[in-house]
Amino acid sequence: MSKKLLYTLLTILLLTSVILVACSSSNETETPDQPADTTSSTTNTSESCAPNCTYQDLTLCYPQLGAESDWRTANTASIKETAEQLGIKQLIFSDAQQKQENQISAVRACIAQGVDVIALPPVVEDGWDAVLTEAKNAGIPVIIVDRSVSADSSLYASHIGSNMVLEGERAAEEFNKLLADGGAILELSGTTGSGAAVGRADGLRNKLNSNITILDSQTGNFTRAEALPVMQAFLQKYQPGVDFQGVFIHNDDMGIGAIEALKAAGVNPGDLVIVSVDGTRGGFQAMVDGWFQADVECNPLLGPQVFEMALKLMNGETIEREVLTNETVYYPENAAELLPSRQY
Ligand code: GYE
Repeated sequence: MSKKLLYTLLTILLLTSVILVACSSSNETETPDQPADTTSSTTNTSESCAPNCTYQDLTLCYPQLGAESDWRTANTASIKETAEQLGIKQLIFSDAQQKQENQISAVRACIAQGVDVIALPPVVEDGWDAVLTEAKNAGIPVIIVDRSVSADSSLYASHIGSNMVLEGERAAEEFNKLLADGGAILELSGTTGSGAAVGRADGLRNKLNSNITILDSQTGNFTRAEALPVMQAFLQKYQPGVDFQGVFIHNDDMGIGAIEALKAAGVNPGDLVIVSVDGTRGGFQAMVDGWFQADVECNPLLGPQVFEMALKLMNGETIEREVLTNETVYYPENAAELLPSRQY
């Protein structure tokens, strides 16, 4: 054997052993409670177990948008409980307090940590292109959960959530029935620029009969506390029963805030046509009490679908680009009967 050949063989042997050591040590470092600075082991996780990854291999990032409503609380609980039940490797959960910049920072931290999948409920529709591109470049699939984004669909894997336009259309149909002779309504809308508020507002306008006008529309940011002064301000400007006959409210929490304002002003909410969205226990109670005439369902219990899809993505399986929740409308007639079995 020539010296040159021997030298080449030795070099190959040395390189192979270096690679083997590197691979085995990266697997060993994938412990359940890894700190946020482990960039290298990241994409290895899915690559090493795919296509046979299990929930025990999955690290999922859920940068929750806030805790503004009972719907949101139920959504958070669904994600946390499902993670627990399935025994996933790690759930990285954060609360952005309804601030997009906080959500973007949380997504960036998850990218740096090298999670397997990011499931993002975006507070507003616009402004996600840059961070979604960063996730894509890092090879981390993103599932948009709940509200939609305006970014190009090539930047995320799928959207799981409700059809917000349909919810607005369903509300319009209730007003068309209950204000058959026409009238005027007020709109208390959700967070400005959010997929939920934009969709519900569009849906309402799509289907509202031409003899019903929208007198005014203001945001209450999906919270009870912010809806109350908005309703008070409406009452300073418009006379209930004279200037307006109904109120469309984008979620139950704001509906409850609005009812407080109406009652405090000596107005019986039951004399108006109030239609809300979500179908929370609070909304059901408002129907039992005679304040809401209808409550359009929006289901927050998305945990099982989110994790199932995340695992499929990790294993490189094909997934549906859009998964819409099947929903209905609830009425006062059977609200008392259904209330005890409501899960949120
Ligand atoms: O209707 C509201 C929450 O995005 C569907 O956000 C969700 C909405 C829900 O604050 O209660």
